[in-house]
Amino acid sequence: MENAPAYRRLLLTGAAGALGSALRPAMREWAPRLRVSDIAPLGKAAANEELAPCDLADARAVRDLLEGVDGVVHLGGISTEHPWAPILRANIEGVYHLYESARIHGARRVVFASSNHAIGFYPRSQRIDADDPTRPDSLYGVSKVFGEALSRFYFDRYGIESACLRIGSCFTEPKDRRMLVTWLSYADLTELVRACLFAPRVGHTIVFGASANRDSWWDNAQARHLGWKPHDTSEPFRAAREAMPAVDPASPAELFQGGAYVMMGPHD
Ligand code: NAI
Ligand code: 15L
Repeated sequence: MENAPAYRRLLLTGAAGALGSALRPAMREWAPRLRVSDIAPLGKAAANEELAPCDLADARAVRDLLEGVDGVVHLGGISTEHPWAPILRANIEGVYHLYESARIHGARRVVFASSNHAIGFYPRSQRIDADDPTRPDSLYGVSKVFGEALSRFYFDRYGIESACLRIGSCFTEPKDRRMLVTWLSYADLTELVRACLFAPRVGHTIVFGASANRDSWWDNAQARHLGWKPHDTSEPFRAAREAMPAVDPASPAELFQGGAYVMMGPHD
């Protein structure tokens, strides 16, 4: 791709998680060195990999983690609704440590795993785009809004580019009716991350991560410059998911885009 950035060393956080494990083999091909990090065991290092265990809540450790890194895919953190304390450590302090360390070490671009839960309190009847205000549906969603705001600040102030992926439901297959709309296949995620790393210009981009499903609540018009087009669709799973036991259509979990997250908590 013309004017695409070349990376000497990419960092993948959350590499031991579900999406990290899916992306790791592809990311090895995208730079001479891939540093993989998590608080959980990372397995064996492949030929061009560096294993870097790290707690995102540890400022000093994260600073060391970013040394020599010019591009980051940040998946690490609490990935579902939880009480405030772990969210504060991993997703609020953690993302701050990540961006501040990126600034110190001169990383150019970050792909940040945000979530549909940053906008989960929009009704399913409304189609939204990246210009619509955030409406988090949970403490987890609030932490993703914080990450999006922090990445905007680090772009405006320091020029670090970010693509914030408002991932829908990224699993091997959609698990329920809602995911017929929100599903993102692993293959489409991989191409999305590749597009975000290698597009000539990203600036600060918000992009919704869903496959080419029949129905959509999200318009990616503001992310056209990424050149990303999803190819998979949830249609092959429709009949089975629609045959699942009926749900109360008046339940908030059915009315809002975030599904069950809108009803979670309060937490102890
Ligand atoms: P996951 O829970 O499988 O992976 C997250 C990883 O982060 C785990 O391996 C965990 O050990 C690590 N982690 C947690 N706290 C940490 C800390 N303090 N320091 C270092 N590492 C820590 O989640 P998954 O599904 O792989 O998601 C990856 C990212 O994508 C997450 O940020 C999640 O919020 C986001 N996302 C995922 C979606 C999905 O459908 N899988 C949908 C929307 C967003
Ligand atoms: C997310 O943000 C979570 O990480 C994932 O586990 C799913 O709950 C997904 O959203 C979803 O909304 O289906």
